[in-house]
Amino acid sequence: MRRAVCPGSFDPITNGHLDIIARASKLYDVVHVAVMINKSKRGLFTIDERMELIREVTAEFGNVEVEAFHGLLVDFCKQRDIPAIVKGLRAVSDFDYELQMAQMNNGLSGVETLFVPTNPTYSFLSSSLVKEVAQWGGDVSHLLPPTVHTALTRRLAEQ
Ligand code: COD
Repeated sequence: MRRAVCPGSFDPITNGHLDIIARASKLYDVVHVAVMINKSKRGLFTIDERMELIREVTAEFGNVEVEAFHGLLVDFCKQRDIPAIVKGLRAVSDFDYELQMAQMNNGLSGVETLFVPTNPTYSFLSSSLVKEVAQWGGDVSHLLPPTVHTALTRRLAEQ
């Protein structure tokens, strides 16, 4: 069974994340989506809400498992016997930090990181930008799966 993990904060999942997960799901038998818990960062969505949204939008792929994890990504991989991390690369600015993480993770446990070039349609897209634009009334409906867009609109209205 070939396994890989797509890790992230996913606060919330965007079309950019989804594109990488969809492409990974064609390359691997099982793709684990790991919602990494960062206790020092308060998100817009709870970890459970993020997982629920990811489950909804990845259900059609049929081989995606969604979990939350607090700790090192390499430990998530070790506990599940996952040899590969799949990351999307948006721009050169991503590369510096992603390379450091990939080398650190490989040094810690031998896990490999595979970089998938972002779909150019989503090369500027991040969860934080989407939240900022939506907060000020900008239209982000084309950047999110419809169910995520509905959840984001509702959450911002509650605030
Ligand atoms: N196009 C393509 N890919 C994208 C896009 C896009 N528009 N947006 C996001 N992605 C991909 C990227 O691969 C990105 O890395 C990933 O999705 C997750 O993105 P975010 O923004 O949801 O999550 P981040 O960047 O906050 O996630 C960082 C991690 C949680 C992966 C990282 O901090 C981590 O591994 N933490 C666990 C603790 C740990 O092991 N630390 C040591 C690291 S060496």
